[in-house]
Amino acid sequence: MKGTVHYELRDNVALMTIDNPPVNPLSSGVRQGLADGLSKALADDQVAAIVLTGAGRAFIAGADISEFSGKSEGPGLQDCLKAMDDSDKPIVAAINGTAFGGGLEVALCCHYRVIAPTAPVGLPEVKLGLLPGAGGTQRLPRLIGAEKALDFILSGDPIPGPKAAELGIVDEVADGDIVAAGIAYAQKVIADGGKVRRIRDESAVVAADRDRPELFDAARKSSARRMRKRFAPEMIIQCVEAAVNVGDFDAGMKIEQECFAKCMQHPQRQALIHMFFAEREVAKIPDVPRDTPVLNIEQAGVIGCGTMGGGISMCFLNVGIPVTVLELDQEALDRGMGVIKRNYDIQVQRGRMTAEEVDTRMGLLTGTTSYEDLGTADVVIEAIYENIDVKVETFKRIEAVAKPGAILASNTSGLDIDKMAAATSRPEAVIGLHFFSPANVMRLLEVVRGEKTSKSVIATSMQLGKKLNKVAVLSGNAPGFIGNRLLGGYTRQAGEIILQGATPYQVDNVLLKFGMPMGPFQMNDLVGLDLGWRARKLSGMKPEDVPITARVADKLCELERFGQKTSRGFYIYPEGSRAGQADPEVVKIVEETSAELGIERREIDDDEVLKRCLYPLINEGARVLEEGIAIRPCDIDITYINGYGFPEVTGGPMFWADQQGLENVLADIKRFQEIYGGDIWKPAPLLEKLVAQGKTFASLQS
Ligand code: 3H9
Repeated sequence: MKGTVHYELRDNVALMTIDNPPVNPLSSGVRQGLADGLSKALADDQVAAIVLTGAGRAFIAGADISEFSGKSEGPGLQDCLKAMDDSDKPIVAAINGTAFGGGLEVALCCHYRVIAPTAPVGLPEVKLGLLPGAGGTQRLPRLIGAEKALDFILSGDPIPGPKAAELGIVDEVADGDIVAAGIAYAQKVIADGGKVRRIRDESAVVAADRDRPELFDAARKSSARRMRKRFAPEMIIQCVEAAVNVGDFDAGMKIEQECFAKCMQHPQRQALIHMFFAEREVAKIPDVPRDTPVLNIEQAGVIGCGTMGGGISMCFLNVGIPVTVLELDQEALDRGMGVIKRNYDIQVQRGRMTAEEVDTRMGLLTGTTSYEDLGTADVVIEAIYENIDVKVETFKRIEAVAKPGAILASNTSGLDIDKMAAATSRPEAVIGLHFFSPANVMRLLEVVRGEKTSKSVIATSMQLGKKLNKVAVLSGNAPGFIGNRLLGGYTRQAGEIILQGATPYQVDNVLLKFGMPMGPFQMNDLVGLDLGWRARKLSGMKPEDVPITARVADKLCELERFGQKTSRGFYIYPEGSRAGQADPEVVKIVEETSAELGIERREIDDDEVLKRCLYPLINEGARVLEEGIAIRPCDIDITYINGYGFPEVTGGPMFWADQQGLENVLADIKRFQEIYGGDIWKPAPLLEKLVAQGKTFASLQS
């Protein structure tokens, strides 16, 4: 059994310490230890009260999530909690550190709670597609009222100890030795007669919330907006409604159990828990051990202060790392730094930052037009435009000034890192750090290892990602890396489908319904249709050589419809609006283009649209795995969810493929190959192999 609970007597107080490193989840051994410790304390006449605390940095991180997928041993959590609640000897929770989910619910079963000021408490179950299923939805409203309880449970966000005290979740904030404070609190309770205070018996607060249906209407509206397509929020609201309206605690607990079971069985729960472990898994690189020495990153240099360079600079400034940003032209430098300042000012206007915080961050930013000024940076990242020759020249200049041991990085979204490394005499220091736009917002950092990149540089870059509040995924060095390599098929299919009969609006709607934040044509409008069009013009490409999937976009550009920036593209954007409206004129252009290309249009149903857009991601994903560009399927899932807006509740393209059944996915890919042909529909050998063996992508990880 995993984990244990230490038991010791401190005079007339039994001290129980949960020990299940690193974060004390409620694994089987912990539940057993709680049950045993409690029986022992109740049977010992010398014990007048019990104090419960955690060893190390956490009180309890919640239920053991890894037990959700299998059979668990030991006593059930509910039985342990009921025994604690029923205890006639007072129990004090001494919350030393993180008390999340089931951990906070354990504390709410204790009769009193003291907390260290640094300890965060939270009920993050909603983020895992769950609800607090150990009495949290019934006890918290009895303590702090339905409105605050709903806010707290539906957000899933932690709050610090002092805030928990302010809300009334804990009784006391104690500086210094938290165990001593817990024992002192217990002694005070003993001196006052040893009364137990059970939250289950508190009814006044919820009674006051009865006949206030507006509380629940507001929660439903807000969660529909913030957590589109999520299953758990409605279950949470129903549980809190029960706490308020049903009144009887045990009846409320029964409803909580039923709703918890529904969440447990829901595919979203499986997907979100997959994401939880995947985020931690991607940090592990098989050939880069955890104890690989890492470099200290105390100063950064960024080359280019355009959209990407400015956003990357902000990532460092936001975590207190000074940045020197370079533009060769003073005017461009001033403009770029002005944009950074304006972005921060907008945060102040929205109440998300103070003016002082902006001053501090801007105080860490130095602009320069001279490469020499990058000589003290621990990492130098080039964020100039995508041209390999220019990048190679830039790396020569970086190497001439960078200090020994500095990391030399490129923000390229798909060019050859080894070519850049070869331009220097220290290829072991060269790596790709691919940020996604807007860099200060998007969570993904694609770290690209070159052939000669050192393990220390890889380990430092992965750690840097975490420091910058990103999720870093390691990719091999091949065109497009993981993310953009997979994307090609998705966008090309969207382009083909509209020529064969769908409208751009049908395609976008199908993908929006699936849960993408925007469809491919809305995305084109946002990025700007003119980028590709101009590049094709500059390269002197003949009209007949333009890929057919770009023909409609190029025609729109000829009409100066460049997308959102000109208020017209695939959509029309009424003055000042980012919500586009469908335009029959565009449908006409699409139909004309089909006719010019001799393509007969037909009705394409939504199911085909979805599969033709998403299955290329899976097929190419399988190739990327086979080639070792991505280490595991979860690296692709994390990339797509954090960098490309793939809906989190699906668990990412590879996890979603497993859920569809790989044999079904392969059958459709073969069907499309017969109808449409082309490399894109050639089944990846790995996909065929997995289907032949009756296996899933997940099986590659276990
Ligand atoms: C729940 O409680 C349901 C109940 O309401 C009802 C039940 C009936 N279980 O994140 P880290 C592992 S649902 C198992 O890198 P940090 C994690 O995988 C639960 N394992 O550290 C990692 O393993 P490895 C509600 C867990 O300091 C290691 O611990 N609770 C659990 O950056 C270190 O984790 C939550 O949702 C767990 N509960 O952050 C809290 N938690 O080293 C989830 C962690 O092998 N946890 N591990 O990769 C967290 O938010 C963060 O882990 C925490 C620490 C803030 C605690």
